[in-house]
Amino acid sequence: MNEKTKLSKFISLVLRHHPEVISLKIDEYGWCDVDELIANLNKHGKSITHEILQDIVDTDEKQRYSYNEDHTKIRANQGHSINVDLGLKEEEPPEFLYHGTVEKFISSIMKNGLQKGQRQFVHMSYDIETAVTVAKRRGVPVILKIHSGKMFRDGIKFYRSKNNVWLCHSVPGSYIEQMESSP
Ligand code: HQG
Repeated sequence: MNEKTKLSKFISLVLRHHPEVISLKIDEYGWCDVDELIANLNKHGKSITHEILQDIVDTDEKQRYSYNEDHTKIRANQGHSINVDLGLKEEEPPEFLYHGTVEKFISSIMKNGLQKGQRQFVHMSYDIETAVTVAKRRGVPVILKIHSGKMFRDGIKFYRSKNNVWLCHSVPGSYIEQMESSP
């Protein structure tokens, strides 16, 4: 893994899960001060400038981070375990969404549904390819087709993050179909 990717992963950890590891303040909406983030990262042995941070934000393949309008604040677009209000609006999902996981979780998922675990939401992908990438972090991909349109019509709320990850609080097993030939 190159230095930029390592730094980006560490920034994700700080902004989504553990701001305290660099004594960073994050507000209730998930924002932190850009100057403070840079200063605190450097204090904790991570060499970073405003230019490097900008490059990480601009080139992130999943567009994980956003600046506010005047560039004084930054936050992660999704994936938090800390309790933040991203101001996401409810949205009607496509008829199907996808969730990438691995075999060892399947029996529990079919029994208990998809649970958000440590995070604020269950994450679902718009396309199978993205779900495969998500699953590959854990092993051989198993792709679940989520009957999101039906869920929505049944009154379950959906949200979409700024970087196009579909989110909801849980997915009951009855809306989950394991795809036949997982890639
Ligand atoms: C599984 C990454 C047993 C679930 C990705 C998953 C994504 C259950 C794991 C984002 C379960 C949770 C989120 C149940 C769910 N029983 N296992 N009832 N319900 N699971 O990391 O969706 O690169 O919290 O299938 O790309 O894998 O970090 O969620 O395997 O967008 O930006 O429990 O994180 O984004 O794992 O990934 P996670 P996820 P970043």
